[in-house]
Amino acid sequence: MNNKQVASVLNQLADMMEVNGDNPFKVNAYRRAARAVENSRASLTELDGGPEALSGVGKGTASVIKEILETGSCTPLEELRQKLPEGLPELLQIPGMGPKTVHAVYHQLGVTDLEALEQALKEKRLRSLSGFGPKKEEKILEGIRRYRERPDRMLLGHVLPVAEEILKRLREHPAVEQAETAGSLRRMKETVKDLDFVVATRHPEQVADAIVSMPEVTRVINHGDTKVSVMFHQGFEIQVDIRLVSPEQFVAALVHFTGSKEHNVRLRQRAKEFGWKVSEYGIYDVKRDEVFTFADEKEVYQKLQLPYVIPEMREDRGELDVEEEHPERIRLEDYRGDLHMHTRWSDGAHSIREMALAAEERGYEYIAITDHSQSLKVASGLTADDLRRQREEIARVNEEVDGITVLAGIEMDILPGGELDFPDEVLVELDLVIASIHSAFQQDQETMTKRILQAMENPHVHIIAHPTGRLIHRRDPYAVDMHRIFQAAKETGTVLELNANPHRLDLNDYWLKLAREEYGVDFTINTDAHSTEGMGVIPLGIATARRGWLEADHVINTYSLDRLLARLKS
Ligand code: DGT
Ligand code: CA
Ligand code: CA
Ligand code: ZN
Repeated sequence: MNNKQVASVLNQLADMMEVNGDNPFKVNAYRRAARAVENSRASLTELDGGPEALSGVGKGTASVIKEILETGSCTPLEELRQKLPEGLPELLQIPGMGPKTVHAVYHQLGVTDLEALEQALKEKRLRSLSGFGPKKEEKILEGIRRYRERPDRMLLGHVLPVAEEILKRLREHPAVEQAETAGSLRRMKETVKDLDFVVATRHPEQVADAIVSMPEVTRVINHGDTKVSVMFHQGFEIQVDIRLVSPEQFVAALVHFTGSKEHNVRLRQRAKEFGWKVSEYGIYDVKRDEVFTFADEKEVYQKLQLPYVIPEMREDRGELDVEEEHPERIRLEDYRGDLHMHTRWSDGAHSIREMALAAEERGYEYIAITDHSQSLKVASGLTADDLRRQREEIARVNEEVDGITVLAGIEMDILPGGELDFPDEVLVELDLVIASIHSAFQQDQETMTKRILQAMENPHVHIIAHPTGRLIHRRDPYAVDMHRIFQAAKETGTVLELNANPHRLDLNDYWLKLAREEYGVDFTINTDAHSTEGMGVIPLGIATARRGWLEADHVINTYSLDRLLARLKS
C-alpha cells in the first residue's frame, strides 16, 4: 500500500473511533498520523526507523501502521466494524454527516442506518440533540438528497488506481494462481458501475476470507466461495465483485465476465452454429458431452473461428463481423509525445523546464507547450508579446535539456463569433496551433458548427482540442454537427483531439470510430496536463482510442519528430 492508501485507512479508523465515542485524544492521534503519512515525501516502506520516524506518529499509531503494511489488515478497524451496526459507515458518506453527528444520532437516538435516519428526521427528533436545530436538520436532508442523486457510475480515471491496488493484492495472495480485471473496467469504458475481477484458485474460501477482511471493506454484500461482493472505500466508495473459479475455468470465466453482455450474446450465437454452448465454465459440446478449456483468450476466439478481439472492443459494434484478423490497435508504447499542455505561463502548476523533464522521464521524444490565449482571462491567457517571450524560454530549455524537443504552441480560443484570438502573423511564428472553445457553450447548432468550421479553415490551425466540450456527469456536449466537422477535418487536414482527461475523453470511442471509418480523419491524443502529474492520464486516452478501433498510424503522436513536423508544415 502507498502512503495515501495507508492514510485513508487511518482516517477511516479515526472516523469509526469517533462514531464509537472513543477518547478524542486517541482519535486525534490517528488523524495526525494520517496527515503525517500522507504528507511524507518518503514512502513508508523506505523510511529508516519505521513509521515512528515521522513526526506526528507515536508508538501506538506506528504499530497499527506496521500491521497495515505487513499484513494488509487493520485489526482495530475490523473490530469496530464488527462491533458497530453495519449501516453506520454509509451514514458517513452523506454530505453534512461527520463522525460526531453519526455518533450523536446513533448513541442518543438509536439511529443505525439511513432509513432510521430519515425516519428520525421526519419526526423532527434530531433537533432534540444538543447543538442541533431545524437548520441542521435541513442541511442533513439536503445531504441525503444529494447522496441519493449521486451518479451511479464512476469515472474510469478515478477508479483505476483503486482497481490496480486490489489486483495487486489479489495476485500477491498465496492461494491465487491468476487474477485479472473484468467487466467494463477491463474494457476500459469511460465510466463503470463497479469493479469486477476474476480469480483462479484451488482454495476459494481462503481467498474470500482475505478479501472481506481488507481494511477498506465497509460492507460485505456476498461472501460465498464462487463470488464475493463488497463495498470498498478508498477516498470514495465503490462496489467490488470478485469471481472465484478453478484454474481450468479461468479463461472461459474471464471471457464471460469481461463481457460486454451484448458481445457475449454474439459469442453464444456463434457457438450454437457448431452445436456448442458457452458458459462461464467453458464451451460445451452437447453431442460429444465434452467441455473445452483454454490456455488463453485467443484460443477461445480461434475455437469459434472468430477474429480475436481485444477487451476494449468487445461492445458488439461490428468487431465479430470482419473476415480477417483485426489489425494491431494503438498501444502505449507507440506514443511519442504529448502535444497539449499548460505551464505557469497560464494556469499550469509547473515551468516549461519541469514539464520537459517529466516528459523526458516518461520516454517521450517531443512535447508541445500550449498555454491559453489572451481572451481566456480566467486562465491568465497569453498576449502576443507573452508568446514571444515564452518562445525564448522554450529555446533555452531546448538547449539545456537533452533527449527531448519542446515545440512552441498555443491553445487559442475560438471567439463566440468564430474569429480566432490571434491574427495570422502571430500564428505563423508557432510550431503548433490548437484551437478550442472555452466560452458561449449554449449557442445553437448552426452557429456552433460554423464557429468551429471557421477555425478549421484557417491554414495555421493544426488541431481542434476537445471537439464536443462534454464533461462527463457535468456538462453535455455542445450542439454541433459532428459529421460536418469530420468532413472538414478530412478536407482541411485538421487533426481532431482525443483529450485524455478523465472527465473529457473527448472525442469519445463512438465518434473516433465513426470519424475514422467514414471520413478518414487523423487524431491526436493529449492529456491537457496542467502539471507534471497531469501527464499520467495518458493510458486512459490510449484505451479510449483502442475502444475507437484506432491504429497507431491514425494518431500523430506516434509519428517520428520529422514526420510530425512535416505534417504540421503541410
Ligand atoms: P457496468 O458494471 O455497468 O459498468 O458494466 P459491466 O459490463 O461490467 O457489467 P456487470 O458488472 O453487470 O457484469 C460484468 C460482466 O459479466 C458483463 O460485462 C457480462 C457478464 N454478465 C453479467 N451478467 C450477465 C448476464 O445476465 N448475461 C450475460 N450474458 N452476461 C452477463
Ligand atoms: Ca461491472
Ligand atoms: Ca459486476
Ligand atoms: Zn488545454
